[in-house]
Amino acid sequence: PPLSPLTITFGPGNATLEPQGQVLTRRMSDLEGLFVDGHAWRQAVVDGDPVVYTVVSSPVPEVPRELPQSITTIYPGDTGGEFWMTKGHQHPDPQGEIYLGLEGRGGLLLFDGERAEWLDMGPGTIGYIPPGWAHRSVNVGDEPYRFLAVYPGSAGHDYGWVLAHGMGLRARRGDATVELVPFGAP
Ligand code: PAN
Ligand code: ZN
Repeated sequence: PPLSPLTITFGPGNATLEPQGQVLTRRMSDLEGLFVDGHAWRQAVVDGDPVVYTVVSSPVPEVPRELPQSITTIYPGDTGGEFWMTKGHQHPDPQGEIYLGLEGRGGLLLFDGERAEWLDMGPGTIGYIPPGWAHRSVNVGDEPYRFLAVYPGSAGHDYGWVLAHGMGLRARRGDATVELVPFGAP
């Protein structure tokens, strides 16, 4: 059954939603095959398998016609020089999605299979993901990077697409700022 109207509030530090649905924790070991430096990835798993990001959802379910939301928090760090990031996915039923930056410094990497785009994200930035663009978020700062996502409940999440097609670019720690390099570069 559809939900009744409700308000949802940001919890302490904008880190949570209240009321809250499920909480997902992604550790380094959940990110196999995503960082270009597989040895650095394996070493990080052995060295404590840190939490790379969490996703807390509102109680709105992922079902057609509903409009679920979630807050993602990506912790700061890099693996082999590649900034910590989300797995990234494509929506099998292509539909738009909105991100709102809440805390920290991040980037939104978008890839439609041919073109790659990078959007700088920070508190107050709305990043728009058009239908058909795979997306991955990256923390390019020294503090947790946090954003709200709002997406159609029928969109679905395809993680295999990114493993098969890549994301066009990778975000590496540069001297002063983020360095974007071709996806296959070491
Ligand atoms: C976001 C993402 C969230 C985690 O809510 O699902 O940031 O990233 P991954 O799903 O790639 O692990 C979203 O884009 N939902 O559609
Ligand atoms: Zn999405």
